[in-house]
Parts: sequence; C-alpha cells; structure tokens
Amino acid sequence: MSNLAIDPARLWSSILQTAAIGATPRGGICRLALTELDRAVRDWFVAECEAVGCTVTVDDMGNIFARRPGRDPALPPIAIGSHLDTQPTGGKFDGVIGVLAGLEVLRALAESGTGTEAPIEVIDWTNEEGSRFAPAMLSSGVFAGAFTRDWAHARADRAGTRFGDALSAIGYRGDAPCGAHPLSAHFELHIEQGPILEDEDRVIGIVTGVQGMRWYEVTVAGEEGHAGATPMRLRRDALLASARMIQSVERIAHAHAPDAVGTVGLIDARPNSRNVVPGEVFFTVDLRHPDDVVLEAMEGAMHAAFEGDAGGLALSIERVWDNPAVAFDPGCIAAVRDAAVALGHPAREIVSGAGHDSAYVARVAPTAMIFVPCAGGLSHNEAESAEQAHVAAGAAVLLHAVLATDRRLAAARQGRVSRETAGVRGPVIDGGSA
Ligand code: HGY
Ligand code: MN
Ligand code: MN
Repeated sequence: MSNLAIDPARLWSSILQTAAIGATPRGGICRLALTELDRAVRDWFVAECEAVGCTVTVDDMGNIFARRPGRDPALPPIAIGSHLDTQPTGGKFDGVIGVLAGLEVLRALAESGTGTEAPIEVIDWTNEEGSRFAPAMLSSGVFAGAFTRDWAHARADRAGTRFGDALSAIGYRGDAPCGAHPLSAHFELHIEQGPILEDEDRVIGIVTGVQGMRWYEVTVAGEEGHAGATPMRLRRDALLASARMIQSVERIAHAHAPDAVGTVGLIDARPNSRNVVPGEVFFTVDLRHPDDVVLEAMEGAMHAAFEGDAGGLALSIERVWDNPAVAFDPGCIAAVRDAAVALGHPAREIVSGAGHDSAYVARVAPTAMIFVPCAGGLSHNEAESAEQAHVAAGAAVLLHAVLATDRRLAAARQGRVSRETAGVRGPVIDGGSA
C-alpha cells in the first residue's frame, strides 16, 4: 500500500470542474435532477470513473454505480454514495463532495495499486434534493424499499413532467432493477449544512443518525374576486388564510423548541394577479424533529391549527413523505470515529438535521456518514462554502473508514474473526498515510 493518499488539489479541482455545470451568476449551482445539466455532470462522472478502471452500471431509477473490483467478487461492495443534483440556489459542496470524495478514493487506490478484498463502489443517487420531484431521496428510497419504482416514476414536477419520462429524456433510465444490489456497507461524506462543527472548531462530524422529517402538500380554495369591488367582509381570500397557516407552522415549531423545525418553502397563489383576490393557494410544509413522537405531535397541532386558520375555506392536506428518524450502524460509526482519531482531526458525534440518501440506505446496509464544516453553517444557498483542507480531511477519513471496513470483511471472510463479532468495526490503522 505504497503512497496511498488523498490528493487534496485533485479533489478540489474536480469540485470546481463540476461547479461549472449549472453555475449561477451568484457563485452557486442550479442543477436540478434529470435536467440537461444533471445529464452533463453524470456524463462527466461516468467518464472519470471509467478512466480509473471502474465498470459503471445504471439502474431503473437512474442511480449510477461505479465499481472497482476487489479480490473477492462474491463480496457485496463497500459503497461510497451521495448526490450530484442541487437546489435551485444550491452550492458547490452539498452532495458533490460525497460523490467526488468517492471518486478520489478510487483514484488514490488505482494510483497506489492498492487492492481491496471487497469491490469498492461509488454511487450517485438520483434526485436526492426532492426540489423538482418530491419527495427527497426518492431513488435511494426506492433502493431501500420505501417507495415502489412505479410510484416514483409517476411523480411529477410542478410543470407536470413525470420522473420516469425525465429520466428517459436524459438517457439514464437503466435496465437494472433498483434495489437488487446488496452492499457490505455504505459511507457518505457531506458538509454539515449547519453551524455546530464550525462553532466548536471541529473538522469531522461522526454522524450517528438523521432526524425524522415529513412533507405535506396543502391546497386552500376560496374564490377569485375583484380587488377593487369585492368588500372585505365578502371575500374568500385563499392567500390570507394560507398566511395564517404559515404563521401557525412557525408557532408550532417554536412550541416544540429547541429541536423542532418547520418550513413553508414553496407557495403558488392562483391566479397570481395583483388585482384579483387569490382564489386558490398551493403550498408545502416541511416538519422535522429528532424524535418521531414529537414529530407526530407537531403534525396533529398543524392539522388543528389549519382547520381554524382556513376560516371556512376548502382545505386539503396531503402527507407526501414520512421519513422516520434513523440511527446509523455502530460498526460503521466506529470506523469513522477511529479514522478521525488516527488522523488526528478534532471530531464530535452529531445527528444530521438535513436528510441524506444514507438515511434510506441504512435500512438495507450498515451505514454511517462523515460531516465536515461549511462556512457559517450555510447551505441550500449560493454562498455555500467549505475549506479545501476540511474536504480533504473528510475524504481521508472516508478512505480510512472504507479500508478498515474492508480489512474487517477480509478477516471475517478468512474466519480469523468469528462471524458474530465480525460486523463492521473500527480500523486498526497501520499508520497508513491516507
Ligand atoms: O431536505 C433535505 O434535508 C435534503 O437536503 N434533501
Ligand atoms: Mn445533500
Ligand atoms: Mn441538499
């Protein structure tokens, strides 16, 4: 294992290269799932993986699997996954560093001629953001059995385009059935997207789980009317009722402080004309909490509040997504923790406020995540930024955790460690320079 090491400059260069695909004038990225820009970054990723000797397969949800063979092809791969789609006002790092750190691991292994027992696989999960096609993590959700492939393919964006049709249009509707793809473990490097690591001067977040999250779609129906001739007492103003509901979401989140969050991020008022009393409003609600029992209580409070806020207007509330809180695999968590300690990076355990593909993959494979700080905790914002040294540190921890997991699998395979203790445990770092 000579000179096995992450190349920080090469990794950073790849991040900047992909940042040019969908770059916005304000320094961010707008690369929505299944658009021509998503296709372009996928094509780039596939070419880079093939250039280091990987075989690439695509499943029928568009998930891309770039596999580097191991000594034992019968072993399910150790996976490194994240996403390349972004928010409309996304940044250069959200999702991207997880996929590109995986590519950097492949490059480092190839360059140093380091073999592994298990195959190593880097995955680009389709439509993690859920911005264009709700819900978020749609494709890792199908992979984990949370959604059927047909339900996912039928999901439509606000313009009425179906997921399956958009996937075909960019040429990434693969043949392999999504989900029939065992993994020995799954690791994901991601920016924290919050302020904790930076506030505490930590470089590595040892992510132990993800909080629970639920999405709703709300429609309020009143009656269009003339803005000048309709007396206030006769109005059935859908936007005014919705405004009361949006304030209720904020109140309910504060009422379940300090860990609850509630967001109304998308709103469509129709006919959206300045001199028409709005007749119908569609808006979304995103509720999150680390404890599913509290999340359930928040949902009940929201329904009760909205009934009153509606003021007699027609109201429909549909829950389109319910992703319970997730605890990651203790063995994978230990592999991350041991790697951070061995590499000397200040670290702390943390639960993710943001959703990630790992939240679903954890249902079907031992999984853990690695966080690195982002400036001001800012994300889903074009000003999102991270330090090159921190991204490189995260990638080095990722490499160590993957190699340690591989060694444990090899030992278990050779029967040196009894199966029941084999699990996926921390590495015995041999001073590798990775
Ligand atoms: O919604 C989320 O937390 C993620 O960014 N998709
Ligand atoms: Mn992300
Ligand atoms: Mn995101």
